[in-house]
Amino acid sequence: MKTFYVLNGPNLNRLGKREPDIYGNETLENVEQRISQLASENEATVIFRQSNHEGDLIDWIHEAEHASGIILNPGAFTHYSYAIRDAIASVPVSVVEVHISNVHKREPFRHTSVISPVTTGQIVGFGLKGYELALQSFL
Ligand code: DHK
Repeated sequence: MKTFYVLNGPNLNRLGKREPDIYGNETLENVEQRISQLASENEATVIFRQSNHEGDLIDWIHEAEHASGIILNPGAFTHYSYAIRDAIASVPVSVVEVHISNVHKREPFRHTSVISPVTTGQIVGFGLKGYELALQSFL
């Protein structure tokens, strides 16, 4: 059975409460349910994690080195974490980067992703549906 990691970074535990005009009204638990359902329909399994701490995300990327894929929303770390960029480069697994909002329409600091050069692709601006699109891309 294929195993996929879905890793979420800082402040994404606040989905549903956090700036709903930008991030919507659904919670991360809703996303987890839908992703797990989609995985089980396709004989796959999903390990779903969230942390507000950079080191946790790095440890989980290393842990996922034998997984079939990583779906990663590093939150604001996207824009400046060379440590997360290097963690991705250190594992042979494909990583799809997800951003709920269209970061390119927002503040200039969000226009840069330091992880994009080491990811397979980026899904941006499709709301929480982006996580499902990322899993479908792997399936
Ligand atoms: C989530 C965040 O927490 C922000 O820091 C990013 C991203 C955008 C998102 O759209 O999912 O800038």
